[in-house]
Amino acid sequence: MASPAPEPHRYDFAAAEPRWQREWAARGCFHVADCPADGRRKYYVLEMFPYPSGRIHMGHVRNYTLGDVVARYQRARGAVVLHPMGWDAFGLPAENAARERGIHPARWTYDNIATMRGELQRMGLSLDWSREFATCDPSYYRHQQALFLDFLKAGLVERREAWVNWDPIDQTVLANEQVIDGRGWRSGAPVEKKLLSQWFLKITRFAPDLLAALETLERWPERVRVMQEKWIGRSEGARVRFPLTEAKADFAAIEVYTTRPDTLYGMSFLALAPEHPLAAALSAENPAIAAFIAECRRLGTSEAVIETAEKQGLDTGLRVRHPFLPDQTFPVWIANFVLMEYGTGAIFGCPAHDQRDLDFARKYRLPVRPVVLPPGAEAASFAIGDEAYDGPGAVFNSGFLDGLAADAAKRAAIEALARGGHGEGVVNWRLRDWGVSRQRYWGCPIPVIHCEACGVVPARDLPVLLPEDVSFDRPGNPLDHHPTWKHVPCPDCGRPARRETDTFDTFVDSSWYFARFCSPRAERPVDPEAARHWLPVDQYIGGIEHAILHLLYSRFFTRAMRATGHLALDEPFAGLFTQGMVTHASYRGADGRWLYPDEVETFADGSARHRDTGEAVSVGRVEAMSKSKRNTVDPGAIIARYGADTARWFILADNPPERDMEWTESGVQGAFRFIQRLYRLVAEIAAEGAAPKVASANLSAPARALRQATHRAIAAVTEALENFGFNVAVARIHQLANALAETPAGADADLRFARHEAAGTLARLVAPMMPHLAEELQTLLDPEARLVAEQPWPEADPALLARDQVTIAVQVLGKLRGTVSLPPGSPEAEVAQQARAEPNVAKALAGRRVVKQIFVPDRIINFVIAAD
Ligand code: ANZ
Ligand code: ZN
Repeated sequence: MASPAPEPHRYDFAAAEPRWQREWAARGCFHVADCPADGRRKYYVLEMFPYPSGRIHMGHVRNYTLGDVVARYQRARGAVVLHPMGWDAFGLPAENAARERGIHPARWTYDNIATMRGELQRMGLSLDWSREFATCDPSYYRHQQALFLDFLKAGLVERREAWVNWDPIDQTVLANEQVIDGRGWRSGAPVEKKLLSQWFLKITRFAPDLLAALETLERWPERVRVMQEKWIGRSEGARVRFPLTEAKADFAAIEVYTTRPDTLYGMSFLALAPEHPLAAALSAENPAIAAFIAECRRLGTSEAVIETAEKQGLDTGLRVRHPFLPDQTFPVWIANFVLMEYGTGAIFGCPAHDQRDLDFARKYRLPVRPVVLPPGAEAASFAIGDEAYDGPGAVFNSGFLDGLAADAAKRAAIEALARGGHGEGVVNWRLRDWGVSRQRYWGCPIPVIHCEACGVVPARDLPVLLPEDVSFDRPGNPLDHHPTWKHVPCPDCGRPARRETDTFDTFVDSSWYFARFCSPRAERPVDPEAARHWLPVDQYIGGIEHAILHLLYSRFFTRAMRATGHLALDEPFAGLFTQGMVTHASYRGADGRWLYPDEVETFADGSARHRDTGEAVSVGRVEAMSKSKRNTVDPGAIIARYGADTARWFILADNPPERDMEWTESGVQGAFRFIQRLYRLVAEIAAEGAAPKVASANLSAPARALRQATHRAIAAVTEALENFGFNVAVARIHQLANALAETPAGADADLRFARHEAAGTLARLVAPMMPHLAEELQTLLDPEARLVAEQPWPEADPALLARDQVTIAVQVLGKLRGTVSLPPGSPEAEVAQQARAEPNVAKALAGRRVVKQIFVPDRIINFVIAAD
């Protein structure tokens, strides 16, 4: 079949994009050494690495496009840029695929990686692929195991009991996200809590530093720093011991943590967390208590559950004395809203000044005694209704604390507690140690061996490899079921011992990958010289969903690796950018099922119908793309149809990158048309033949105007790229293209020079965003030229940036009499001379004596004249 004649000047992205990708790869444009020898500035740009779920999605496209713009721009600005890519490859979905479809997790993972690598490569990202690794590669995780053993030696690891979600039917531990409405996601059985021995990384050791150093992260979004600060949660308060009227089990007193010791006189009850050891002791002899605790456990004891659950409690019958009120005793309750993991797992309830305590007190008819008087309120008449008062005021009804303001009352209360031996002031942290044990196969094995005689013994020959011959036909952890894997001799005494069958939380894998990228083939976790050269990451880019845990864990790892001599670094990420989401309208068919955008035809009036059946389709909200709503667009299909540059350009053009952007078909087409238009424009200029190499000193007006537009675009795009203003850069490039299109060719040699310059500049300015098109445009203009990817960023000529003339207001005695136009920066004498010559001003000054002259350069000259 004869192919249609090619249109003149039509950009064939399908041929061009792979050609340039091959060219960049062949020339090693993006390859850098672990320890570059030359003295050029380094720049490390990193996007959060993907989980190999199967295909890339638009969120990836946005993330990696943003990073690539930064990488290409920095390279053009003369930096040696480290821009690596890898795979966050362990995790549950691979195991689910194994159970559901019988594919081995490794096979599933590496197949997905191969697919997604191809998709990323078709995006034309300027990555150093020689650094690629997956966290499930033994050559990566063996170093993670070594790090863990070093942390263990340094006292940064602990083994202790902790509660897990237990599915009694599947006989397996569930992750929090596998518990749905209190039931196992697969079995549907009510989830139980179970105590298991688990490994913890002692992140709390670094809590003060993790908090204090947030201040140094100037290039992090404020809101991320605030989220981290809240998560770390430093508070100042007191521990207070309340003696039991009768000792119970091993308890003579109950210790509580409070941030409000100033309200101690407002106490109405004491409450224990359901998991409190005293509660457990009581439940052994009291079935009602045992039943209540079991009920709390069934509902879940996580913070999220507790915030929303209805307050529930049970009076234990025990009573405590008050440190300041020796004649009074208070009841001890067990309450579902008290968390075991916070403070001491027990509180004193002050309903007047704490909403949860108030809700609880109203429900169980416990007293409500106000002890803080709001400004302006009357002590005699002040009462609490449905709302607790937690504002400022003077303490009253409180013995020796009466009349003090909150802070003074806190201090006085703490002093009195300390004097009486009832308590002391303490700083409390919300941050908990990081439980890293997971009862799963597809994760990094925790490299220890349990020996009855020697205890916990570090594994010797790393890596401890995952066995390949595992079966998923039974619930639970395949490592545990494996016939031989866990049975090993103790490395110390040689007697039969048992391997740890837990694997690491996958957040461990992603907590140090940024460091490994500096020297991905090193024989130790990081090569110190490479790390010193490349770290910290200059620009990290990713989603806000990782604002807390991933970033905090990476900051912890940096400190733990410093403590064990692996890194000499304070903070891993000097700059952080959090991108917005990619959104799309959602569609539903007549039967209510969600439809993919591909299946829907939309019309200008906002209506839509099914492409095949013609049935009416209802158009839903524009929201973040998600599989469940089917409002996703496959990047692979877009790239095949329009090319990578179109996808990149549209994703950058729509909105500032920190905001959500709406993916629309019309937007994509607009980007595609712009590319074609730019190509035509530049092709026409190229067809005009060679332009003069230099411009003459005396440019014609249109030549000068175009050159000015070119250089102003350089300056504006540069500034925009420095500040993540990518949509602004796009707009400025559109402007320059318009200016060029509106300046037709002529016989004027300067104009030919200016048009060539504008076209060449466009090629270079679009390069970070549309790298393939850039190479193509440049080749049109100069087939001999070096790759744009290897060229420096264009420099704006200051002489062409300056505005030609400024308008200066001329005043006489502060009243505007006229204006004059002069080159910017003109000296006062010159401005005065021209101003006096202005006819209107001359008239106002006629016959008058100027006593003073006030001059604001480029703005105003004001003549003050004598009064006579
Ligand atoms: C008495 C009191 C009176 C409190 C008052 C507040 C207001 P932050 O600021 O987040 O640190 N609390 C302490 N341990 C708890 C636990 N394990 N579970 C649930 N709540 C707990 O919160 C500290 C306050 O939270 C503490 O101060 C305590 O209630 C409660 F007018 O003590 B307060
Ligand atoms: Zn042993």
